[in-house]
Amino acid sequence: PRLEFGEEKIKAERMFGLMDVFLKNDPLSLQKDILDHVEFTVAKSRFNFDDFEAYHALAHSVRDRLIERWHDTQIHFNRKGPKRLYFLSLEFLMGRSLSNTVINLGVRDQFADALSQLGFEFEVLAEQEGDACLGNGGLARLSACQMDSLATLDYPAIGYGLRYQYGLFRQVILDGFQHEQPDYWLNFGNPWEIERVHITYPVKFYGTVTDEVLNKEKHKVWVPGEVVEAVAYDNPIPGYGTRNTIVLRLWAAKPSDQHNMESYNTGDYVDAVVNRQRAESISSILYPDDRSYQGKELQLKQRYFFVSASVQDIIRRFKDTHKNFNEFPEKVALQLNDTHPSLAIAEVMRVLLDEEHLGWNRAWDIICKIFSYTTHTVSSEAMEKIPVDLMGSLLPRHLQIIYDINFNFMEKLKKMIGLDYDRLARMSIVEEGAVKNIRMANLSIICCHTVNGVSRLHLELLKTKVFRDFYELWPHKFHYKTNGVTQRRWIVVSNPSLCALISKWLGTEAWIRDIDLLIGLRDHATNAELHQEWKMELCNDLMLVCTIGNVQVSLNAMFDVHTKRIHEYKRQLLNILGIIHRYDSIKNMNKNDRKKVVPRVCIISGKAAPGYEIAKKIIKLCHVVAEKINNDNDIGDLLKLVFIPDYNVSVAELVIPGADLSQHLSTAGHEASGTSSMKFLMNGCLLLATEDGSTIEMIEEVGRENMFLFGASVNDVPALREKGPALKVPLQFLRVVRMIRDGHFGLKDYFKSLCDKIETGNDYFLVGADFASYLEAQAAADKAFVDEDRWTQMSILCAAGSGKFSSDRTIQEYAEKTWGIQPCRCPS
Ligand code: 4GP
Repeated sequence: PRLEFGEEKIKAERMFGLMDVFLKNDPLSLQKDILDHVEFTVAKSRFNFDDFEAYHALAHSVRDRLIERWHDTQIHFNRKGPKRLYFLSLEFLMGRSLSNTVINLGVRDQFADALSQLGFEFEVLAEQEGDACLGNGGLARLSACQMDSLATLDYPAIGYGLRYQYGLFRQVILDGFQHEQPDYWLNFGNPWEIERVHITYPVKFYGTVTDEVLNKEKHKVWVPGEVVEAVAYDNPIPGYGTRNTIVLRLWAAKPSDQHNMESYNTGDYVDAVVNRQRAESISSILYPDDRSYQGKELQLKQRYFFVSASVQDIIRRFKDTHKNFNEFPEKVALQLNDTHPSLAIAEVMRVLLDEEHLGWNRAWDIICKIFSYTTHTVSSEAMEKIPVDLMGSLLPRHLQIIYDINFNFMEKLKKMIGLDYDRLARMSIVEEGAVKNIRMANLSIICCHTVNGVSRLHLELLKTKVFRDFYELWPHKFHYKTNGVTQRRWIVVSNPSLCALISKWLGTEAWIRDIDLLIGLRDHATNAELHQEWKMELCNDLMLVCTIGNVQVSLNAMFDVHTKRIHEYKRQLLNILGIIHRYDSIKNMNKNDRKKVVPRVCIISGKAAPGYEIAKKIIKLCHVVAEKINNDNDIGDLLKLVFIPDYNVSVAELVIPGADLSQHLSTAGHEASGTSSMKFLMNGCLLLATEDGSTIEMIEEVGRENMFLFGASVNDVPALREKGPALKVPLQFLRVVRMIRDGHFGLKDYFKSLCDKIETGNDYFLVGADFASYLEAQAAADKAFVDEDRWTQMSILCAAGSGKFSSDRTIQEYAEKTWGIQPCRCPS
């Protein structure tokens, strides 16, 4: 039962009545707010401030409006008491906030007007903002898109994460080699967060577990060896077309006050304080590998720190309005974004057992009802494992609980499948071996009511390969929710001219909230007037891209973009080999044939994990090939290759709207979903892709004839691999690899190991096997590009068919089928 708020309720009602007299959005009020912030927040004279200071003042004025709505939303949620979703993710790639926020709040034009009267340009100030890169890649950007959709669709949700002081490393290219530089992104302040000094929780580590008798019952008591404080930093996330504003709460570590009474009279006072200060390092750095869990103590500490603070916050909020835990599963849904936060399972269990004294069966029953899990990988090897020794020393009580969960599970399993020891060993949470490990994926599957994949194909792979044993046991647990991206960021913010064009032809802006309306563009796909405008729109974007890099490019060229993390399975190497082949072919053409060549500007961008040698060699190869081609006067405008350093959300916002063609080359069966392809598709960019991940669903939405597909299908891959050295690869492939081996681009010794990796018999990712069909798809793209009408029509149809790939659809599916939450719309 909920507590009545009495006085508070009356106060809240009064507040709603007063709402419209709060912050106003007319030019004069906005100007006053901005100047107030210049004077009092930035502490510069209102008669003398530069663009950067103006950006900060602007951001604070926008933030005030966010806070107002967020408070109203919170009051509304508290009054209604709906079931809430708690989205736990160790990574959020938010990028910049300003433009997205003013668009979602519906005040962009008002702010732009107010600024221009003050002599500033909105776009120029927006460029002052740095990216918040608190994540590695796909998983992290997906979390950001999903927060936007949760707010827009009025769901009562809170995101939890870590406030890293160092975001993902900055990639600097020196002489063609990747170097990593720390991203100390908070150096210039972060106007989008609100520090909540009063929202703090102690987080415990190490120590011992003892037994204690309480009311004649035995209980476990964890006596920690170290306590650190978690402080909340709130980042409001506004919905579009709604007053609802939710929050992303990020935790930062601070030394704990709990030991304040300790006095350091040993003479090494300064050392003791410096030691305590180390607590802050727990949340200071984002681990830069997008998949490998390194089993480092600090990394595990970081994960538990985040989980413990979030769980305390969730339980505190629930207990504010509930006397017991009967209603907990009706009010709380916990989503694990991959296994990174899966310690939350053991933590909730620990709190319910040791602090709330619920007893095992009741606590277990609650666990099984509240957790759901989404996995983002297809590889069993990439599943997270934590060494038992490490867990035992850092989190002794959690290890006991995990052992107990496993014991119960194993007993049940034996009854169900008999003494099939191999299978029992595979399904156990504890992996035996030289080093004993806790398998976090097994823990998650056993304890969650739902396991989601991120595309239809991904679910198939989970069922038949990665989680086959579990699928056979509990088929009902396994589902998929195809990923999506938010059209607010990826069309409205990053491609305003396309946004205006779509609204004009659909006769409404409603598609910004209701993406299915995009399909209406199909009715105009052959309309000559739309073709004209669509082409103009594409040209505008190309101009933008041309400013990137110092390479002279032809405006008639096809802009061909390949941007994502550098990975062998994503096959940037296939692209580069294709470019070498194109170069080599042009060199061998006569004048007449050259006239028929479609000029290309190839753009590659992406970061390699710092310890991933092969990926780093791919980046260097890209640079030496670019150097050769771009300086070859004989080739001129016909082919250019540009590597854009430091790929991040802002770079993506620049290149995606400008691309004609984008490449998605993963070996079939390796990309769980892929989300950049969705952004390109929405922007009317054509895809050259393998039939992998969510691309398979794109084929259904936009039609095979509107894409350039190639390569082995997921069913062909095993047989091709089995052929080993007997696998046939085309002569062109052998030739381009030979060119690298022979030092045509220099550094032949350095690239030897890279070439060895794709040698027949060794070529796990099938670069050679797919080469011929890759070249065919490229040729088909060239052919389509010269037929402008056909290309434009394909482009329109891509955008028209992209509706399914909005994160609004994904979130709605999660809400209805996995989390069981309802929209809770704040009155406006
Ligand atoms: C990525 C997957 O590789 C990608 O296919 C998917 O689209 C994305 O997650 C979102 O689901 N995985 C990661 C990761 O980023 O860290 O495992």
